[in-house]
Amino acid sequence: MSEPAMSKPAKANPERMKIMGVLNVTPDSFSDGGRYFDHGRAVAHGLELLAAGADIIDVGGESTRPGSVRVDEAEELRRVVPVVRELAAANAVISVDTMRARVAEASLAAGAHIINDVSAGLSDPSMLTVAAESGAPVVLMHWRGYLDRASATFHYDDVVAEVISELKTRIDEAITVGVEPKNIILDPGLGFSKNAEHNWQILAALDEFVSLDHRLLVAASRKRFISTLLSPEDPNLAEEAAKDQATAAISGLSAQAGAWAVRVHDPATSVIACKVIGAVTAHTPGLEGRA
Ligand code: PMM
Repeated sequence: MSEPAMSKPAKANPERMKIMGVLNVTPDSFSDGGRYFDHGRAVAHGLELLAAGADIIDVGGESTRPGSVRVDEAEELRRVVPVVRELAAANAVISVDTMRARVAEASLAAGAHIINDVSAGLSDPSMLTVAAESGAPVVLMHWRGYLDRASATFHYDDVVAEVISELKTRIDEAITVGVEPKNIILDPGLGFSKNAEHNWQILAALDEFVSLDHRLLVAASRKRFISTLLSPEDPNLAEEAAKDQATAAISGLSAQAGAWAVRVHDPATSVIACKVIGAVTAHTPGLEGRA
């Protein structure tokens, strides 16, 4: 897929914000671990996500939840590649959520279009080379290490400034290795070495991330800070439907800020949020022509 580079989208067209549907082919992801571990169920759920309004399916075979043990490469390949192949054959646009260059490479060969690396090339030194040589868009997420070892990485004096500065370092490295700037997609990494307060501060500053001259992906869906907001006494009691409604509100904010895409478990609720923002934009002086 060749997405045109967005040049300084002061306010990009909210109606065109993409919805990336989450498909975790894992036994242990944050919210849906185990549900789509079986190949047939994973493919079926990918098709459900498309029917619910997803533009892109994000296929991942390794959980990044705090404390999760890394899956080995052969097992990750076994989980991800057949699902990518089958969904790509159904004409789905696929991103592959992996920290491994070989998994990215095999998934691109099987029909994936986008690499989604939560470590932005820090976990596997070959990842950015694979991105550069393939010419595929690559998501560079803000990352300070594996979550099981990251307890010392939660300190920020100014979370927005530091995340932006650290993302710029990743952008520079990607470009040095040969990734074209238009293929770089940024992600602030909500929940990754960040507490709830950090996440809300980032969401309050989405405009600054959008102004970085690259596409922006926002991935808040069903994360712990949403559960904490909805059920402060016991975040484990927050209901999934409520988390999806809260996620949709964040999708609306992201659309309004000019994000390129949101990564969500429940596309339908975010599609509605984007429709509302699109309608408002169509009636906003100076922005109406963008709808
Ligand atoms: N979060 C998770 C997995 N993949 N990819 C990107 N680009 N950004 C994220 O924030 C992100 C991701 C973990 O969430 P899940 O276990 O619910 O999929």
